Amino acid sequence: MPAIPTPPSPATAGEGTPVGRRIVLGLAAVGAAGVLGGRTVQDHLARWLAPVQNADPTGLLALFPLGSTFRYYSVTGSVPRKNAGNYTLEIGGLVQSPATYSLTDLQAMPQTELVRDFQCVTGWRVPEVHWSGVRLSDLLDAARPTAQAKAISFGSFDGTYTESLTLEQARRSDVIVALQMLGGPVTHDHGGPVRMCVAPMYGYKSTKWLSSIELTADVVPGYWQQEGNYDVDGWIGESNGRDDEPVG
Ligand SMILES: Nc1nc2c(c(=O)[nH]1)N[C@H]1C(S)=C(S)[C@@H](COP(=O)(O)O)O[C@H]1N2
Ligand SMILES: [Mo]
Repeated sequence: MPAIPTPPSPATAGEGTPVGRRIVLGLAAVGAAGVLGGRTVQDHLARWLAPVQNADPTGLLALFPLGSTFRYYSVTGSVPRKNAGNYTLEIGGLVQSPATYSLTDLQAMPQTELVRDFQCVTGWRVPEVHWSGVRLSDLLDAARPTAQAKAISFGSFDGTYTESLTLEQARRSDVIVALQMLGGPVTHDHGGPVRMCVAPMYGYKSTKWLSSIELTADVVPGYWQQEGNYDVDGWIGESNGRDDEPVG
């Protein structure tokens, strides 16, 4: 079994619930293979492990030497699959023009491309991830927030996950409602068909399976603020007691 590094703070138990012994033993074997195989094998293994990670997201996988690859996280056991036929994004709350967008509506809007490292607060980082999608600020302009609106609450069609941003953070040009990631449509395991990309903040701020954007008067603490004590302001390198290099 490969050496298991101590997880960096603040994540102790990872980002989910415990897994069984069988899975752990299986993962130990996978981890060993990843070490011997190098980057390509590790990417392959990470993709192959996606269903395991989605079904049982302990963050334990973050401890295995999969290299600079994504871990696939979900705080719920199974997430419905959505596509152009049934996907909708609701924008409401403290706005003058609430709206419902289909995937086709979002695809028809101007798309912004970003290339940024993606960093999870548990320590893993994927260099130069390509993203594209609609600037959140464009959707906010269309919704016309009221004078009382000061923050955003994001909802997920996994039924559980929530996150937040201040309105000022949400208007940054590196905060996008992502339709594309890693050179293609956002896959189901990565939170497709539509997820957030809050580029300057730790991964937990980027809600997967995005279903709603609600304007609120105050910041509403999200899932990991309640369950994991993660900072509300998740700037990479300037929060959660970590000193990672910022992503620009
Ligand atoms: N709906 C939902 N969004 C989520 C999460 C989640 O469990 N559920 N995990 C967050 C965390 S902690 C990280 S690091 C990233 C991981 O994105 P990935 O699964 O595409 O690697 O998604 C974030 N968004
Ligand atoms: Mo994360």
